[in-house]
Amino acid sequence: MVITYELQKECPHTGARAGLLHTPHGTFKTPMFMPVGTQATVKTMSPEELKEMGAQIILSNTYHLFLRPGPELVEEAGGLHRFMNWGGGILTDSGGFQVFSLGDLRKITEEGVAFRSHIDGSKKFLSPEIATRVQEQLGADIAMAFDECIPYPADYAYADRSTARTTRWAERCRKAHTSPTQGMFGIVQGGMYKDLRTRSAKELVAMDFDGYSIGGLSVGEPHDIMYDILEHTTPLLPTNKARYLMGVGTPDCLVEGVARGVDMFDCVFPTRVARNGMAMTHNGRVTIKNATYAHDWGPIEEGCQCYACRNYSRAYIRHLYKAEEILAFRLVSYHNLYFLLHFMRQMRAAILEDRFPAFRDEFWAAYKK
Ligand code: PRF
Ligand code: ZN
Repeated sequence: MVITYELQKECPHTGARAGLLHTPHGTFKTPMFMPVGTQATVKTMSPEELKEMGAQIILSNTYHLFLRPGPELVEEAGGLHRFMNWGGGILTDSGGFQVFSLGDLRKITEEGVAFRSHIDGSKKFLSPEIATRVQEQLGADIAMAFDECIPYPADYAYADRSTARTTRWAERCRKAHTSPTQGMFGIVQGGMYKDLRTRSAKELVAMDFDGYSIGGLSVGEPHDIMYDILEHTTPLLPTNKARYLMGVGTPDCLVEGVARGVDMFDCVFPTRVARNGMAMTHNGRVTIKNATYAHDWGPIEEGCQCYACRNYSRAYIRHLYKAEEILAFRLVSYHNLYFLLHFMRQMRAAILEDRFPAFRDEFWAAYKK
């Protein structure tokens, strides 16, 4: 097995756990946040900067790289790590989620999904076998099974049929996956229905994946429903494998996810909102473009040790936004990613030192949504 999870410590009061994820590109500390590099780049950040801020594994997307530049080109470069000059871990999402967000441009059959490229409108096809092959060509440390992310809301009959198909697709991915240097995670679906989540988790666990993702959450449902489904699902997964909650990356959901036994998260949120002038802090969001900050000579967040906060004022960064300067995006992206990576390190320390419940309470006392 190329991907293994080592449990170091469990919180006695919640489901939170601290562990180590062993991969071909190093051993990484969990719980962890994975910055998103959709097109083989974390928008506006160099790999050197990612390393400096403490990123361990980054996520990239099969869908986007399949369409452009194509898996053959990445293979010619010697794989994704070499192509983008990133020596840390890489996880690729299977394309399932991205294809399903295309709406009218796609058609699902048992074989796979036919769709039109968002780049040039040409006809494309992804299936469990193709998504697996493409991910082997990209050469990430961890590949994802090809799934369907059920939209919210969805009726029971649809969720039932879709979940059963995702399970059959997972089986085909497992069979097609032969790389000795890459692990593969199965993705639990089931919509907001607990019995479907149970069935999905049990059937995937029987296939013995290297880790398990929880998909189909954070798709527009209220937070309490997401927490409830999560609380139902994580205990169904083996304790000796990593658990990954896909597409979740706001501080409140990270704390509550960790409290329910999740080890890994990813989200475009920190880099996407940075480009809209929004900074993340322990007290909630700061809209740095606001006139309130025109003469504010303090850092984005008092006490933050990131490169942006050590060197630049809110007033300067606000000016950069107003002038539409690229450095504004870079500085706030740096801060937001650092903030989340640091936040995960704080949670890990709290778990290891037996004070996670107090950390969670202090977080909620300071955080404004
Ligand atoms: N499936 C896959 N990728 C995902 C999701 C999913 O359900 C989600 C849902 N939040 C984000 N990314 N393959
Ligand atoms: Zn900062």
